[in-house]
Amino acid sequence: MKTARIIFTGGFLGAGKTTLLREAAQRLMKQGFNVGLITNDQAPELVDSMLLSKHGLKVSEVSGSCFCCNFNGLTAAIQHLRTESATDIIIAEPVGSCTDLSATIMQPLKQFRSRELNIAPLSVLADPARLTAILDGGNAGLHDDAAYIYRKQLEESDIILITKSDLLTRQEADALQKRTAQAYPHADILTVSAVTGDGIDRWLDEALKRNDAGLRLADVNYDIYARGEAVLGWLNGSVRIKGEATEWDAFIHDFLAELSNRFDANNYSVGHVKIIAESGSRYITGNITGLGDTLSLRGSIGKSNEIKLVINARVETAPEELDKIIKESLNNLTDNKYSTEVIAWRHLQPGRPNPAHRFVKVVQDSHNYID
Ligand SMILES: Nc1nc2c(ncn2[C@@H]2O[C@H](COP(=O)(O)OP(=O)(O)OP(=O)(O)O)[C@@H](O)[C@H]2O)c(=O)[nH]1
Ligand SMILES: [Mg+2]
Repeated sequence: MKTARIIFTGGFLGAGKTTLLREAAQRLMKQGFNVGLITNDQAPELVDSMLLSKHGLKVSEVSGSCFCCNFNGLTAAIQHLRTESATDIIIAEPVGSCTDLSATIMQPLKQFRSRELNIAPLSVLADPARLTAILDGGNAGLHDDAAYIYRKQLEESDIILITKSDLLTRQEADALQKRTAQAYPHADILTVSAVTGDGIDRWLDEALKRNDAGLRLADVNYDIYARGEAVLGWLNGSVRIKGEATEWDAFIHDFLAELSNRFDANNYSVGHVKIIAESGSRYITGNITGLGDTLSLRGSIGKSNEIKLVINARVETAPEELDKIIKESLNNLTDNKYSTEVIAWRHLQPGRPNPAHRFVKVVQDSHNYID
């Protein structure tokens, strides 16, 4: 079997990983590559997997824990894409609250899998607003320990990709790039926008050609890392809502706006709340990546009698409280008018990360790469 290239795109919750994966995969497929994607989460029912599949992309899912705690699950997903789909490029998105990927994923893959995989530099994506706050020495509205994870992600990167460059002027983007380079001089700093396409080819060029992967290990304190993950309540739910003919786009907007208001009113910092709702072949996605002004919707369902709604929420509060707020907000909208059938529903607090492998030295194996 030929070697496949694998590109890891890390970065904090809501940084823009899945959106970039989709755009990058489509570009690579147009160039004739056979591309497979790997999504990852603490629990099943992933908005990301659904969204990518809807774009006709091949997706393999590792759910139940982050990549580093389920190295065998990750290698099984890689193997599946390679054998079932003869994939030549794999792009993998770790959970946004995950760090220490260089020690727990990049080095073990270099050590054990370098004959079958060409490993690209570790790309860490950073949303400009959160990145600016972190560079200012703040916590970007996050708990100190969650902000610690954010900093460690940047520290271990080979490439820092400043995402959403469409939200910045050219001067602002240049200034942020310079500041990031000063703070993280080991990394190459690039900017991308999945909206305008700016910088994507340049990044892909680096990700496809370079073999200097996982050059650094971050010194990660697992007590702080565990606390940083545990401050986030996690909820993955999937429901079917039926009733009178409804303009679902407005319904989804109102649902997200209500959630956002309640999180903001309680000072519960939002990591990422994402929704996909579908009716027939039509769908709408909604996201909140911080305060209420980050609420955004894409796509449209229009009017119909029934939707399937999947919600993934990561918010700094107890999972039971998150569950209560989401159920109440949904009930307020559906009450008496609709029937709601729960397909799957789970809320949890991520457990202490316990990686399968954790290398203390960088593996120098570039001679093993088969290009
Ligand atoms: N303006 C703008 N928004 C973007 C861009 N890329 C992503 N977004 C938005 O950012 C939000 C989060 O995007 P995702 O791609 O889901 O982020 P993610 O990093 O995969 O999030 P998690 O999987 O939860 O960690 C969504 O509202 C996207 O529409 C971009 O290039 N420009
Ligand atoms: Mg994602």
